[in-house]
Amino acid sequence: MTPLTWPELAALDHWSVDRVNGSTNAQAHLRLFGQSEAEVRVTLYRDHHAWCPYCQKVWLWLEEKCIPYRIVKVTMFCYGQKEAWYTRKVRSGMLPAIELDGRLITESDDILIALEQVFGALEIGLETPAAMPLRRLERLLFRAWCTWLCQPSFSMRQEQANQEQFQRVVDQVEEALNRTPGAYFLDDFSAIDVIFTPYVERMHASLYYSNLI
Ligand SMILES: N[C@@H](CCC(=O)N[C@@H](CS)C(=O)NCC(=O)O)C(=O)O
Repeated sequence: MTPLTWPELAALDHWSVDRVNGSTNAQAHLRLFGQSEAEVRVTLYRDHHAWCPYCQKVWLWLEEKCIPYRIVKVTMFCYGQKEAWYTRKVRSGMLPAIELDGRLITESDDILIALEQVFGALEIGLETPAAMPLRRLERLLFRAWCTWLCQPSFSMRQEQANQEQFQRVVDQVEEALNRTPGAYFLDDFSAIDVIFTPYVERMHASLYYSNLI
């Protein structure tokens, strides 16, 4: 049997989404949240396939704050040739980047901080003293995960130690989450949840291949 082509598959699909004003979706090139296109001050440069976790941080933040923005997709090195217009703009070719009122900003944390300065914080400013320990915890979790799953260990003992370190940091994350009655790090969904989500999501997927869940 011949597999269906993309257009044939699309023709079978009666599900549709309003990409501009409806639910969050990775196909949109413009998000308005019911506002007019004249309100758009932000362009987000992100990868084509919603794969990049750093782009996801910025994406989540903009969506949660309902900030109107344009989206321009850029090829990641692992999928092919990076667009020359993009490397002229961002020499390293790294994603994400934004243009905010025409000002180019790279590095996801710097992007979020610049967005906060213009549009206000998402519950908590990332540079406030209360945010710092949680931001450090997120990087600690990321490092423990990467060390365990992405770096080769040369002995079972090393492997075991890396796994235990990851579990210790996960316990600290659990503790931080248990300090509030709800599901979030603060009383409401905040910028802290935004920075944890992309990697926790990827950790969760990768842990299916371990004996941890
Ligand atoms: N420190 C940067 C890291 C960004 C980063 O590592 N981006 C990766 C994708 S996840 C990238 O653009 N790599 C180049 C490429 O794959 O084309 C940030 O926080 O924005």
